[in-house]
Amino acid sequence: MTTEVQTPVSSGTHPEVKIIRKKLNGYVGFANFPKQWHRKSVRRGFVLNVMAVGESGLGKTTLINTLFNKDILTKKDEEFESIDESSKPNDEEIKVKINSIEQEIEEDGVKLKLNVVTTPGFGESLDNTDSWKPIVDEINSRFDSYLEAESRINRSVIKDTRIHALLYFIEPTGHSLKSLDIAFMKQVHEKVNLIPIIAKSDTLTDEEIQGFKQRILADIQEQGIKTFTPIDYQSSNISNDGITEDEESILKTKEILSKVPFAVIGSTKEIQNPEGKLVRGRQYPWGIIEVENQNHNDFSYLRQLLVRQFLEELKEQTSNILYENYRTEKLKRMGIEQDNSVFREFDPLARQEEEKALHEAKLAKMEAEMKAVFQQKVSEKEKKLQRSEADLFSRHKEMKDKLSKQIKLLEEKKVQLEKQKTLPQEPPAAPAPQKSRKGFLR
Ligand SMILES: Nc1nc2c(ncn2[C@@H]2O[C@H](COP(=O)(O)OP(=O)(O)OP(=O)(O)O)[C@@H](O)[C@H]2O)c(=O)[nH]1
Ligand SMILES: [Mg+2]
Repeated sequence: MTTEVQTPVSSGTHPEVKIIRKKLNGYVGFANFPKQWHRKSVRRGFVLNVMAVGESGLGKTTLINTLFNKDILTKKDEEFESIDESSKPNDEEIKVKINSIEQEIEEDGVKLKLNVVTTPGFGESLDNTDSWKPIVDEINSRFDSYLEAESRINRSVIKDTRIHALLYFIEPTGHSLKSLDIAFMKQVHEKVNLIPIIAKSDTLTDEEIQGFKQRILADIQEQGIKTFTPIDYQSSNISNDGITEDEESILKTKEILSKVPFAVIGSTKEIQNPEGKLVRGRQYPWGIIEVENQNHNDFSYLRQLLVRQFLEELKEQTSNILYENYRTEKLKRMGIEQDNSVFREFDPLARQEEEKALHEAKLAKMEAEMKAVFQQKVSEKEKKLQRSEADLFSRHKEMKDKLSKQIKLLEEKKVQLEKQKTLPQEPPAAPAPQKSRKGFLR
């Protein structure tokens, strides 16, 4: 088990995230994802963001490391996770912290980018009424980052930090759920795929586990808390005649879901089982409990649900249902409502009304145009008439002027003639003496 690369990276709102690439020691199961998954996603690798919540010491760290067969959460990572007893404020509220660890693990050439979020301090205050709040805030802020990224112009690479599954660790009291458990699950069940787990189940007998499970399920149902259920399973009915491949997988899912809340144990230590094989398990004076033995505990069912069978489904439901609901609610609160005019073609009545209005508008426009043309023609005619009237007037004036000039001239002539008449008549002038012709001969 060697760490290959260790590079601190800053990623958006979670600058503390470290990416550590490690090779796995043993089997996890994500290399065997169903065949129908596209080769591209196999090549690109898968992403899974898991949150582990539960009171301190319930084996969260151990179980995560057992699930992925790797020291995903190490003591070093937990240094700032653990709450120092000496610095614990007496009788005061302990703040819940959010701790995020990112690791890329590989199995048979298939990569899984795993992001584990822990919440140290949860349930450790005297008054835990608001213990859920920082956790809900974290889930919401991850939705917000996604929403913000989706609204950007370039949406080609969106880093999905949304929580795909929340493992909730229930203390193995054997009684029933505590008010803290109920309060927490009620706050998160509509925001995440909730997977309840009975922690350290080796501390209870099989009988105690059965009774405990029933009481937990009754509480969950009574409180209307939703836990993760695959969609295929919700919508299909198993027929009695002949079991097809699909029905086989439905039966398998049914078996997995019948184990909720999963009573698990965690251990990364290998011990020898009665058959002499080295297995991961816990050793007791009275015998051993094997992690992966389905008769001993529900660990392998949980791993099947989380990693082998439903990793993609967990992500799809996060995206299509949980995030979509959050997004709709948020946009509604911001006052952004769906524009129904976009969908008017689906309403024939509204469409008819709209067509009628359009037709009426067209008619009104035509009428207005005709009126305008008529008005223009009338005014043109009027102008023409006015022009010819002015013409006539000026011609009339011209002729009048001409006439009055002629009259004036004639009058002057008349006056002259009359003057001549009144003057005495002069004798006619004697004929002018003939000029002697002086020729050149004279
Ligand atoms: N009996 C039993 N003990 C377990 C199991 N898992 C873990 N432990 C032990 O419980 C103790 C606490 O385990 P952790 O995995 O550190 O628990 P945790 O929930 O991460 O604790 P915090 O990080 O402090 O909140 C350790 O001593 C583990 O060995 C289990 O399944 N059964
Ligand atoms: Mg821990």
